[in-house]
Amino acid sequence: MIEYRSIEDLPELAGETVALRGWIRRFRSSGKISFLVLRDGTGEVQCVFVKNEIEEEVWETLDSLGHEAAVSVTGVVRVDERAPSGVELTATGVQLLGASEDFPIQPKEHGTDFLLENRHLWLRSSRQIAIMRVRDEVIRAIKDFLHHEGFTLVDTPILTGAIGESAGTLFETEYFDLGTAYLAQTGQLYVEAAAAALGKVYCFGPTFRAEKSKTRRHLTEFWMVEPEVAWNDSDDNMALQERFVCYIVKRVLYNRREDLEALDRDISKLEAIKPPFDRMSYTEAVEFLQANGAEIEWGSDLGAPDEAKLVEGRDVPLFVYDYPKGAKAFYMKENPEDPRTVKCNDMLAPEGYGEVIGGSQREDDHDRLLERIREEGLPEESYGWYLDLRKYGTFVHSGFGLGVERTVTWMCGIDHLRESIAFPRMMQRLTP
Ligand code: NSS
Repeated sequence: MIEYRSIEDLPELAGETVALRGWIRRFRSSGKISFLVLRDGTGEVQCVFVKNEIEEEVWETLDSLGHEAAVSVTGVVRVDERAPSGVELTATGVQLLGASEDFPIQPKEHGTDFLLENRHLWLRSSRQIAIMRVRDEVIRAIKDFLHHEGFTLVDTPILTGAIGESAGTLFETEYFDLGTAYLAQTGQLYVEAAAAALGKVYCFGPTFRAEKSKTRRHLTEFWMVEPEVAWNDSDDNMALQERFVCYIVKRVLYNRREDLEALDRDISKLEAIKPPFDRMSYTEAVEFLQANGAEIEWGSDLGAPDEAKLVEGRDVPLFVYDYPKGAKAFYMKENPEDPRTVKCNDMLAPEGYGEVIGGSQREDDHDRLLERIREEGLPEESYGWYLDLRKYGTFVHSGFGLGVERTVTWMCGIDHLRESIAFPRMMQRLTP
């Protein structure tokens, strides 16, 4: 049995003969010497084959190998200061494990549609690998932070009988004799119930919105983490978001710096993400926008261009808080100081990345909540259990949802959410 080594471990194996296996990233040959760049998921290494020094059969095999073929290579590890990983392989053997002819993605510019059509293969490119690694770190950081802060993970259903956010963007499916089920837009309503049991809780999973918009910031399936905390008011909620986001950024900088560099991310922009974040009420935001030539009227939600204008020139995220009732979901707590508004916030990331978090204090008054459900024309009978939370030991509580793809897109400094998840789901894309 051959013991295969990982490319990432090669620097400790200088001088030793090793066997590796992986895929061929690049291959070129001068006729006397060949360079094969091997990739195995842990790293890349250049394998150098010298015709005079290896068996003829090996040289012939090399000639038949295609881009992205799976191979095993044997050779001696050599320290080489010029190599990106600090080592090279002086190779003596190669074996084809899985042939690859005419790999569709070539080292030239391809259109986005073509790349998305070939997403299953596009994932192997260096940029996509770097993005997936940053995403993994963001998710680990989310879980570690919440774990250290004493949160309990509560998994919430994906098939639901109640509308979570708004009726406009629901995926529906028939559900046996019970009528229509909706794919969850949020786990929030359920973590509210769990917060009365456990205090600090969160759910983390895929959420679904039938977004008809073809913007670069919307997917139809996206991952969201939703912490919910008993006794937190809206200010406590923003303070938690601030610490949460700072922690995630720090972790990505600490553990994924190489990947950020591979993506040409301007790292200084992430290093600037420190508390305190900026804060501005919705009303102040509208005044600011109007003074700067925007057409916005008090009462309507902020659009992407408005958000971009608000964060222009800022180094840290901006909280916009206390939006008008009509622009936000039914469950948000009416602001006692200005009942036209609700106690909520969006967190807008700098550099034009826009809304990454939406959060609020929840309406804890039974009758007011019922009134809001009626005003919104929501099916009252589906919210009986949710109203019960206000009947049996109602409590001040707040929470928020952080979109993983928006966060990853911002961390990576990329343009579009579609690259922040391995297999994006959008209005016109269901495959691969
Ligand atoms: O609609 S949100 O603003 N808020 C909620 O769903 C609340 N129920 C969260 C809560 O308080 N527990 O969505 C939250 C975040 C938003 O800021 C984005 O980062 C992300 O979820 N989001 C999306 N990401 C990608 N694609 C789409 N379509 C999308 N919609 C929201």
